[in-house]
Amino acid sequence: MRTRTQVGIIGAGPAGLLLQHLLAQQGVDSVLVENRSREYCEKRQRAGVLEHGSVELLKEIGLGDRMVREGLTHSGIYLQFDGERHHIDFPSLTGGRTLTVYAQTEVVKDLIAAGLAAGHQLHFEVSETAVRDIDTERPVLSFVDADGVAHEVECDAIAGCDGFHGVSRPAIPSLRVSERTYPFAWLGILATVPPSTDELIYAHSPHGFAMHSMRSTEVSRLYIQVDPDEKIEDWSDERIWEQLQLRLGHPGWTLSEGPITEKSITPMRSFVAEPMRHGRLFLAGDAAHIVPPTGAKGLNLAVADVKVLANALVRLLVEGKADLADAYSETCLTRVWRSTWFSWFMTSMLHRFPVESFASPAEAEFQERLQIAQLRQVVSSTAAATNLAENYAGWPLP
Ligand code: RFL
Ligand code: PHB
Repeated sequence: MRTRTQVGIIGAGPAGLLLQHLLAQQGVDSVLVENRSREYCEKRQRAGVLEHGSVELLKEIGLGDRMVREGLTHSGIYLQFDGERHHIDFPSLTGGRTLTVYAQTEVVKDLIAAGLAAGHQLHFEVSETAVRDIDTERPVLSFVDADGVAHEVECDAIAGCDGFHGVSRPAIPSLRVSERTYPFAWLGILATVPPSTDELIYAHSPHGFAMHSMRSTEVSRLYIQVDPDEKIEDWSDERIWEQLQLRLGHPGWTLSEGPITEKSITPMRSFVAEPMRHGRLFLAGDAAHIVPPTGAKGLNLAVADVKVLANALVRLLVEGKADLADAYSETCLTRVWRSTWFSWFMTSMLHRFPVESFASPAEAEFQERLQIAQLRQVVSSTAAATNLAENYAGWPLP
């Protein structure tokens, strides 16, 4: 079946779904295709922290009601190391900025429900997604829908919002790739137990990094650093709680345990592909860049990309001017590299690097002593704390 739309969007993650809303609000029509089911997209456990700018954008476009009702406002984070726990207060360091803890699953549910209610064209469970003719003004998005019907959608532009493993990035002929794979992974759990903390705890420990986050007043989200080749089957609930107690433990504080309802292991990597645009194909979100989750930046970067992209596409397709589209990649990459730096900084400061990744045990010791010196600087110097707070709380959206 041959059809037409202005923008073809691949991927129903936060990037693709939000882009469809931003375009619709400015009168640009789009077709979004997703190879997973709606239920799968709504259940995939990922991010939890929204920057002020992401929150404001969702509110501005009328999609923030539930987030405002159910999201938890946080005014900072705890950093724990060497037997100490310190609070970094973001509002006083950043001129009032706070964070909102509202799960990506909930953002995705809100975006899908509002999109379907507004009559957006959303196709779940498609297969054989492909793009062609991206060097022309009529690129084509092809796919086979859930009923087995083959579609060819003639577009003015295509947005590749299909995550790290999608088909869009490989369609760009020459990419400059920068990459770093960290020698550890995160084992994440969801547990039905009220959080034992009012704000997120990031803990450096001789047993490895651990973090305490949350999803609601009833559900906790916790992570521990593990080797990248660990198998989830080898991690019983008891073993996970034992490690969490060991790494997060602090005098006078109790970590409450509860039933674990979800557990998974995520590798840690940084990846940036440039440019983020070739002809009429534009990459956004994880399709173009990945950051390790330590800085809570991935989802927020995806939001920033699509805000820039929506403006660029409206200008191109409604006003017939290519200036913002031509500048798209460069505009996004400044923020991408700032977030990449910050995520690397947080990751390097907080994780235990395996001794095998150094030339000698003395070098491993050197790295650990530097980490403690860096952490001590952050909690004792207003300049160092401000740098962390400004980056974590995020910069105004473009
Ligand atoms: P997504 O969410 O991966 O969505 C891409 C969508 O494209 C679909 N797709 C295809 N559809 C059709 N045809 C194809 N050929 C397709 N190939 C793929 C996929 O099924 C999927 O639905 O990318 P998007 O939209 O760019 O969003 C990015 C975010 O999901 C990601 O950056 C964050 O989750 C990263 N992240 C965090 N970010 C934060 O800002 N704050 C956090 O606190 C935070 N914590 C995290 C995180 C990521 C984590 N993991 C699991 C990687 C914590 C973790 C553990
Ligand atoms: C989460 O709540 O899942 C979360 C929070 C902060 C991070 C990473 C993940 O840095």
